[in-house]
Amino acid sequence: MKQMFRETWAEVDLSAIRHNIKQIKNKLQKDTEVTAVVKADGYGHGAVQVAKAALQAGATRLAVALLEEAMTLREAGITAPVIVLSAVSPSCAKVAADNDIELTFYHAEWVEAVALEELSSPLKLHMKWDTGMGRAGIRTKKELKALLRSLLNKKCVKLVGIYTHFATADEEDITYFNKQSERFKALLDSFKEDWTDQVSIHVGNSAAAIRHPDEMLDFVRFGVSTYGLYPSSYIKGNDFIDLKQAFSLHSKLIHVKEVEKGEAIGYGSTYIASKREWIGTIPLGYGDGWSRQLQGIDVLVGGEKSPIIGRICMDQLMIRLTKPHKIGTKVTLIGEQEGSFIDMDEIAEYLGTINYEIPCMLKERIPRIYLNEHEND
Ligand code: PMH
Repeated sequence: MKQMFRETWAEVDLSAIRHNIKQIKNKLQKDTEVTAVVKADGYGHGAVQVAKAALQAGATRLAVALLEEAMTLREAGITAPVIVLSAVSPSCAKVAADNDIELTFYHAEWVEAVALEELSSPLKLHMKWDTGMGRAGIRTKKELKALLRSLLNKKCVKLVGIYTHFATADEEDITYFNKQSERFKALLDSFKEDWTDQVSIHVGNSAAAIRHPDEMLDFVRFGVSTYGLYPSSYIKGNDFIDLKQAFSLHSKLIHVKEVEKGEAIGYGSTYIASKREWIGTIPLGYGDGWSRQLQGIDVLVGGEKSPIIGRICMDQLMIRLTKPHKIGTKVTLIGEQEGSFIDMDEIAEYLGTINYEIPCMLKERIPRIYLNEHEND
């Protein structure tokens, strides 16, 4: 780990990651495996550490978005199967094949271009079907036929998977989910080749895995809930699964002062003390990805809620304290402190976004500290 000097840090509790993987494994059928999705640096938690914890807890595969992200896992000595979910240029096929990294494809021309690369080992491929997400993948039987033709007699590629992705699995209304499932089954029915048995079929993200565990086929691609976050308020509110939030964010008071009524705080002098008030400063700001839009939200000091006041600066922000806390007192912005808790969902709601985005937006400038790295911790 890089040397840490600053007094702002995130903690990632790896025992929570293991707990979440075990929870979903208990729900799924015995022969449905778990792929931990660790793209975008493990949704901002740290891909390598999360991948190792997920594998300890019984996940058997990993998924990422970029070839670079897959290489990071390989360079860390992780040998589990890794699938890249987003498109990769055919010119990168050799790097993928040499490192036993599985790629996603949906164009016949892509396969033809890969065949021109000089691969020493076969490239493992997952075929992506767009059943209604409308992002990427084949949509018709005609395209399927063209893709299957492109694979024929090509020793340099090996079809190992077929998948689709749901757009609305987290919503209460399952009409569109069912429509996508039906489209997937229809394409699958028209795909009765001998080698079907050797091909894994995978459809489920966290929401689908949690809600429809018996329909999840060979494996699920378990993303946001690996981290203890619920894919939607509907899923959170319905007791489908017990998840533990792995990520917390902390800082320390670097300055404490009492100001008189009428004194201004921060850029633009937008906050004016309405009486004598205790004000604390902490070393975290929008330069760390802590958005200026979070002005006004509560943080925890001594287990009590204290609002962020005035404009958030690039590296510092000010809070109104309930009493004169000592310099060096811990401030918690996400997670638990002395029995109080700030949920990732509260931050997301305040910003008008989803919980997925919050750990992703907090930059590497905030060091991640890993707790409970070993299984028996
Ligand atoms: N599979 C694919 C193809 C995905 O794109 C994602 C998440 C997952 C599985 C995991 O989903 P989950 O985190 O809901 O479990 N992809 C994205 C995305 O592109 N934007 O937000 C989440």
